[in-house]
Amino acid sequence: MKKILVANRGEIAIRILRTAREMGFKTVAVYSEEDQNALHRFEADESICIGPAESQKSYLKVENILDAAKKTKADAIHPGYGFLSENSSFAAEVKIAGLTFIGPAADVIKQMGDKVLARQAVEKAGVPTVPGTGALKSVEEALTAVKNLLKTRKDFKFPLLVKAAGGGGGKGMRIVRSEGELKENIERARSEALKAFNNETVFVERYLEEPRHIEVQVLGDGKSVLHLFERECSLQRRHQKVVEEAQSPSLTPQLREKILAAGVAAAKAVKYSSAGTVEFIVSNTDDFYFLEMNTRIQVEHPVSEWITGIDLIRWQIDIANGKPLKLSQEDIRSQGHSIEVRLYAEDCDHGFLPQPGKLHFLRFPHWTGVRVDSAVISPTTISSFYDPMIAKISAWAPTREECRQRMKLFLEKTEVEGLITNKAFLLEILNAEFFKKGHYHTQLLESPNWRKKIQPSNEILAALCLKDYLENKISFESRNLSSWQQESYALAP
Ligand code: MV4
Repeated sequence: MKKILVANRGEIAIRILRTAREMGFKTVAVYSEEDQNALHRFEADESICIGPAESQKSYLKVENILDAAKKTKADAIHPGYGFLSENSSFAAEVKIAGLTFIGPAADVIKQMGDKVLARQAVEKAGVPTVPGTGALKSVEEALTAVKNLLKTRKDFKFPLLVKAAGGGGGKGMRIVRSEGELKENIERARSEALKAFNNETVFVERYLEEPRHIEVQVLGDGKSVLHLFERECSLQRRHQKVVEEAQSPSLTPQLREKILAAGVAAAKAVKYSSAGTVEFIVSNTDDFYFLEMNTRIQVEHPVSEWITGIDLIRWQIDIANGKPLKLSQEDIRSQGHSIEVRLYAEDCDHGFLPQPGKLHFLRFPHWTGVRVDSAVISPTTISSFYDPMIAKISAWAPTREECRQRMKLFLEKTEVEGLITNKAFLLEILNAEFFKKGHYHTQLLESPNWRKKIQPSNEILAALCLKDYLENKISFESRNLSSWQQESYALAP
């Protein structure tokens, strides 16, 4: 392996390109026409255009990525997260083209991509799964199987959750509260699953209300599997994580040991090779169950890197290059605490609507123990074609409370102007009593009840009016200016 092509964009492309260069590899970036001036392009030794702005025609197009690899003589491809990262045919085609796929084997991606097969594989290895059915291929089969299980297993009871076998990430799930609602929900779930995943197969599990979401970071080389502890990812909205931490503040040492062992067992069951994540839900009575396995590097991997000092991308590359994991579990120690927040261009007061557009000014403070993963330098435009994340901010400190304070101060000193972001929302979370205590679950952010209603003073209202006025003036006057001129305008107020 000499030259690595990164089939992705944004902060994760930059993250991967930097480690690849650090390791002495030549690097290739790919970009869409929309990403002509995107930063990740300039982090690589060379870059190549792979099509128009729409992901379907560029970052998701297997053929274009393989062509780019051929043209640039790259001999390995890192898929990052999202896009083609969990597409098993892509991984297979990369291999067929004679290139190295920096990730797990294509058949493991495929197996874990089928949520019923994944359940069965880990169940065999003794990992607890939520009481539920196997694959249900028709409405009749589903009704019979559910009614049977309701009679024969006393831990299988309402409420139930219908899930798509081809799903994951929460798409196409339906809660069923009573037997009367069963048929209709199975039919709905099937038609949603057909539309979203081209696969009508569903399965049914008991529905756990308000669970916590804990995920185990694993590293495997096809022979041994090690864990890098767990991440607490319960603070999410509509299946988008908002804040993540390592380790979880809500596990007893005994429960943690069991979950970590289950994570390793799940990965071992499929002879996992590369970095991966095993997801669990934990009930309010501390029962835990396997949900699914993500066969990719994840957005929130920095918090695991912070507490272990291990570079996950470096290991992904080494493992793909045939290097065995020379570490043993005892070599991996967790130290201190890490919190990550995702800074987004979105309007938290109006349905979390994405806010693509002109980012006039963005400045992060320089700090100890804080890492910023970002692909934007202001002034710039946040594209409407892709995810509107501005940056991931992750902090480390010896204790959780020090880490929370550090993140708070860092965010407060972060200057971002020109479009609406979730910065204030993130600070509300960091300041909330539930967060201070570390007591929260996956449904908490879904209801707005936890948010304090603050009545601003007249002075603050006046300041906001002035800010609005100045911002409108800036965007009006800067419309026809080049970017260096816009920058000086952004600095003016
Ligand atoms: C569940 C569940 C409760 N009970 N399964 C959501 C995404 C997909 N990976 C599975 N998900 C869930 N499965 C049972 N049997 C609750 C969720 C769930 C969830 C899980 C993890 C993190 C956030 C979540 C938000 C809503 C629902």
